[in-house]
Amino acid sequence: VKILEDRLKTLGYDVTCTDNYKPVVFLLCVDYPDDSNCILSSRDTDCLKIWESFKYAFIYKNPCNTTAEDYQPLMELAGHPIPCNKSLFWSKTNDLAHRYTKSSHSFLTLEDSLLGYIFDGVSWCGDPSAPGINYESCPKRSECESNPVSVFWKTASKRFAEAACGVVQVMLNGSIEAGAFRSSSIFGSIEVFNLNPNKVSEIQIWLMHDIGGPQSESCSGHSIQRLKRILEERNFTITCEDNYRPVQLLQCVRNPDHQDCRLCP
Ligand code: N1C
Repeated sequence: VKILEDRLKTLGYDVTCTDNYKPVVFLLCVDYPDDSNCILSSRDTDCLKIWESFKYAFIYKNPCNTTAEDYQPLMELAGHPIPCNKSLFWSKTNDLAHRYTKSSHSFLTLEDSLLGYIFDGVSWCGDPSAPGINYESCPKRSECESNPVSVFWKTASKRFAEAACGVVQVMLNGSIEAGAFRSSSIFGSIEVFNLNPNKVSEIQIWLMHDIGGPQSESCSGHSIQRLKRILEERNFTITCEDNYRPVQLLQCVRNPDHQDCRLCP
């Protein structure tokens, strides 16, 4: 709720009471900055209907029995196409990937779509007894896999991957000790298997290292090779680039004096 209040305040709303998701979902939906990316006309968006279909996905339901079907009406209503060559997937690079799409406008992540924009950073769950929404606490992923938030992201990620076309980008984190590509991640378990080889011509991996952080894995590393094998078996063309420079320059804004950020080595 705190995150939502802050987001609404930065949008200029006077937030006095957010003990209800309706104004939050509604206001974020109305405020979706569609003009910048020209992917959605707000006139086509009925934010009250989006609120209603979101609500019916979880109210009065047991929060541990959420299914993808619960979100179908919401996905149908709020889902919209992403232009070809624009989709950016990510895993363990949440902050960097979103800073990049916000600064360059060349690519779009799921959070830059209407659904992702509204629900990013939000947590919610139902309660079988009145008023049908639990405002106090929601089950964590460790408590139950099929909780409303996890199932929402899995369902939205699946649709985001199915819809991708042309050349797609994936930003992975080469500073993670366990490997940049993890089969258990949403990218590794859902998005990879829902990209359509008939629509996607190429997958470009950008393997980013934290500036000054460990270089745990490069493009020739084990987990990247595993990802390449999985994708090649599915008939995709793959490329991998270590520290894709336009993204690295964004990292350098916060580390201007580091040697990796010098223009002349
Ligand atoms: O499990 P991940 O990353 O591989 O998921 C990232 C992947 C991206 O390409 C997105 O398209 O899946 C999509 N996605 C989101 O857009 C998203 N926003 C917020 C998946 N998860 C998302 N979240 C939350 O972050 C959600 O709660 C999920 O469990 C984490 C996944 O982050 P990760 O492990 O870095």
